[in-house]
Amino acid sequence: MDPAVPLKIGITCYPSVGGSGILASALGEELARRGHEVHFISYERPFRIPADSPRLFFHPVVINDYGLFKYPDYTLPLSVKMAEVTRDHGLDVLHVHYAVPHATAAILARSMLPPAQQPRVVTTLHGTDTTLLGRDPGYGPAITHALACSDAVTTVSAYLQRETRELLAVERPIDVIHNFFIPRTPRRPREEVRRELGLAPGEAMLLHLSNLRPPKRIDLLLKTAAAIRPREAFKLVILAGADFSPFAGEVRRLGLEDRVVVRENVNDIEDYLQAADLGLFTSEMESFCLGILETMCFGFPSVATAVGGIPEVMQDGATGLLVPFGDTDAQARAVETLIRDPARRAALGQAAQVRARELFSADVIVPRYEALYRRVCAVRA
Ligand code: GMT
Repeated sequence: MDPAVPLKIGITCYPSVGGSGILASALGEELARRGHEVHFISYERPFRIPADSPRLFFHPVVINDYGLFKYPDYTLPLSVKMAEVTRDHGLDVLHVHYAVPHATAAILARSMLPPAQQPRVVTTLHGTDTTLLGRDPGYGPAITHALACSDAVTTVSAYLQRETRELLAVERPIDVIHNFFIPRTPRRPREEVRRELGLAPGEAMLLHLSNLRPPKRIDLLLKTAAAIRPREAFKLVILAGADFSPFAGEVRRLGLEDRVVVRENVNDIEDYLQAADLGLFTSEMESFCLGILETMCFGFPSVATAVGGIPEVMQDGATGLLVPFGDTDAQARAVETLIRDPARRAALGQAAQVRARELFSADVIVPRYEALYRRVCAVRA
């Protein structure tokens, strides 16, 4: 296929807050900027895609709540919409992010169309679609089937590639294409944001950003914060992509009310990223951890648990500090050393920023997806 000819790409993802949706939205935006036509197909407009971008379209999936169904079904209306958009707009590729139920819906959509109109299906696995649902006997076989029927499968880390091979007994080739992040320009000055958060002069701003789902282990995040000495040396700012109230009792129990500041569903995360000094992540599992990459892009290091794909993203002692999962005392001590040593923090942060640019920038990653699309399209041609 002529690499100069723009492609028509359908993207399906979860539109709400979550790494896979953020990545898929950024990818769609970048592909459109590079001249491709991009059609998002989902139940809601992904929250980070701008309203008026050229070559970027959104097709909502409408779900009817039939009384006959005890559980509403999304997979079938999604697949019908995928087939409809592919037919009406001549899509070359359906790129689905997170296998369940998107990959199954794409395979079904493809089989609803006559051969000449069938799109290529690219499935990107993001994490729990393999590590959690892949183990579930009610989902595993359907995921394995959708992966076998996809024209290409990618994972966001080599760790997830290995897990997918093992857990889902997948033998087909799997491409590893790491995540990328494009920081937007902050809207407010650093000092203004720190004032809003109530940071006293000299206090270190620790930043945690996530959707608060169980693998993020917010209980351990708070336990780590409670073990940091001296208490007055820091504030922990949590950018919560979900309701934080279930954790409020734990904040009180640990006496952290004056140390923890929570902001829910923040859109302008860059305002907070540029104001922070140190990232803090206590996950028990991450296939990649987009939050860490976000901190790296803003030139400050993180202290994180060495689980899953995290060691592929940041290197212990070079671009941040890694600690064993669950050792909250070790994690608190690691945070203390970096609070005390701004020069080391700056050196790690600078190295992290270089690594983010060299390995996980849009300029490096997006052409890899473009090459993959052209590869699968060429097979048909
Ligand atoms: O798999 C999930 O739990 C959800 C998913 C998401 O939508 O946030 O998170 C995964 O995908 C992100 C983007 O690729 C990765 O940064 C996260 O590490 C990954 N989460 C897990 O593996 C637990």
